[in-house]
Amino acid sequence: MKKNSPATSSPSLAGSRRDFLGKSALAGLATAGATIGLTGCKEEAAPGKAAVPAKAADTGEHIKPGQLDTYYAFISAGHGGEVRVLGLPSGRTLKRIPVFNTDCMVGWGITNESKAIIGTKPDGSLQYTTGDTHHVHGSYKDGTYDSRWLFVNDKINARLARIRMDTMECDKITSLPNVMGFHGIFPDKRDPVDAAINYTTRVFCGTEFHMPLPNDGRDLDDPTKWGCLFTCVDAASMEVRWQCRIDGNMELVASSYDGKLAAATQYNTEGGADLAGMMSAERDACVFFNVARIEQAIKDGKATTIGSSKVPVVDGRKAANDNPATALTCYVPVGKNPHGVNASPDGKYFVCAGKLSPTATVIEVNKVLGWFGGDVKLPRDCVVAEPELGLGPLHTAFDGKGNAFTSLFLDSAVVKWNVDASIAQFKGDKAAKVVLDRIDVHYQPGHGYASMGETKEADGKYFNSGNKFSKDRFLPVGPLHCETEQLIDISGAKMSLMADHTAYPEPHDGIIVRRDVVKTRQIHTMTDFPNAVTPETAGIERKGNKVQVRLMSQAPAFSMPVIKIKVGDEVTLTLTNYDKVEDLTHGCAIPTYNINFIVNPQETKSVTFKADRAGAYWIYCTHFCHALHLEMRSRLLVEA
Ligand code: RUQ
Ligand code: CUA
Ligand code: CA
Repeated sequence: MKKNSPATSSPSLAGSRRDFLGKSALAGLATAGATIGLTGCKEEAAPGKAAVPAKAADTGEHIKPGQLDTYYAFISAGHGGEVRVLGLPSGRTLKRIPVFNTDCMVGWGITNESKAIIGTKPDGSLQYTTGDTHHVHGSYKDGTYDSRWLFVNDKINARLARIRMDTMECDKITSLPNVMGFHGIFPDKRDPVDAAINYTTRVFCGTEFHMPLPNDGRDLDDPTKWGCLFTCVDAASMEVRWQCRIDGNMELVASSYDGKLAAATQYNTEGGADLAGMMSAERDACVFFNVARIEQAIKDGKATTIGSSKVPVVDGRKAANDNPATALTCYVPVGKNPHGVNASPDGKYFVCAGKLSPTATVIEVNKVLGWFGGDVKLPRDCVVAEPELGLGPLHTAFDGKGNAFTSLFLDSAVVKWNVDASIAQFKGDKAAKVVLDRIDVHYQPGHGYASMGETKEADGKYFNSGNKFSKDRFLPVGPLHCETEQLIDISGAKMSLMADHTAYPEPHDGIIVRRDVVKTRQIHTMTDFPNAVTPETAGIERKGNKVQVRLMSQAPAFSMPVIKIKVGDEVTLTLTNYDKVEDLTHGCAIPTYNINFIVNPQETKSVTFKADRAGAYWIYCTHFCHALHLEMRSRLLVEA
């Protein structure tokens, strides 16, 4: 187990902002009123430079002012559409990363660059302005996080987004064809065939809702003809590689440490179109995908396509896969209407939480591979334990010491149990002590995840219980309650509740990552932006009624005090932040024109708008940057 060493790439500490404000205020006052100087920037913070870390709190104690957290948590925001970054154990919100939502602080959904990532309609407006994020997972190398990317789903509009870990900004969004209710995701942890590829190259995506294939108006009155596709997306290009049609549906997704299997829980094996229909079967299933065989089948030309999509689709339905020697999928029966599926950090098991069954189902990875290889007779023979845990099991996390922690929605509790003991009990050992501890949470937990718990470096320190109801835990704020994220110390034999943290609805899954694993940069590289404004290109360029306004910012001024355009112009305003000082962000707002975005140090952003109202408009800086921040303005003069 790795020690929690202090980060070498942490942002420098509180106080540096105050320092640079003081110094640049002096410099700025000296040049106030003069034209902007572009070389005045002395204080440079190299990306990822080593900062002097404050003393890290490495116990479950209160983080004192000036102390840094020891872990990051990356959590979904549910139908808020964003991803959030917290520090743990303090629970402080460090960042909100806009993804499928729009965000007027950052300008996400306002700038041309963010609109290109989100996707636009022919008229330039956003294709979608909403999303529902559930599952955030990091890319892997050697079974643990490599700090390259985070991936997150959008359940509403069936999209997968990628976030760069160095800047913690979304850089790609991909739409999945012919799916609805895209819920679970998991990156692969290595390649199923090429042993040299020991890192994430694919992201697996499960689909919860079945629908007509293609969804063009056919089969509306006959849901028995509808179907669900499992989707594989290329992690680097973010293009959809392939899809696999299955029987039933998929909810949550997991991947094996050897890269060979992906798994998805199925609560609707019945293919039911209403509540009763989805609960009629005594058991449902966890479907396993043999990744190498699926990709070989596509190479062998065994795929078809659906509708206008060009993505190859293979048949993973039961009827086409009853011969284990050639099967692409294996349906392992599990408890009724299961929810989460999670891989144990030793790589040996998948644990499915029962939801409507008071059990978890433990499935051995080697036995599933054995079924595909002909050594294990029935899919159900892959089940090695089915411990009774309590009412409403939803998600399971691990401590890396052989113990599992399962959230119990109906019981409002988290139960700690031992995986080996559950296997012994399943084999008939009546003395096996499976359930080791139980703790009440407040109230009705959904997701639960442990520190480094989805990696081989699971360290058994913290468990976050994401509770769906807070009821009386916080001051009342009207009808909408926040959620309670409860931090539990799992390092001892007994679990102990450390803290209640509030969360604006509605986080689902998340991951807790040791802070030394995360490598960030606090300053962009100007040359990464092809449209960066330089002193040579700065100014106004007109081609007919298309006007390019190229602007630079350096505290406390924009490079042009006056910008003159005409009514009817189509204006593209590009702004490059020349400040290189860490934390020195500028904003750019244009009244009446509804424009608002920020540029971080050395970053370039642009907006395009139609100048449809004559008059004078003060372009002003929104982000407090300098003692003369309020004076940081330019006049946009729109001539009639
Ligand atoms: S799911 S807790 Cu996506 Cu469990 Cu919400
Ligand atoms: Cu620039 Cu405030
Ligand atoms: Ca069912």
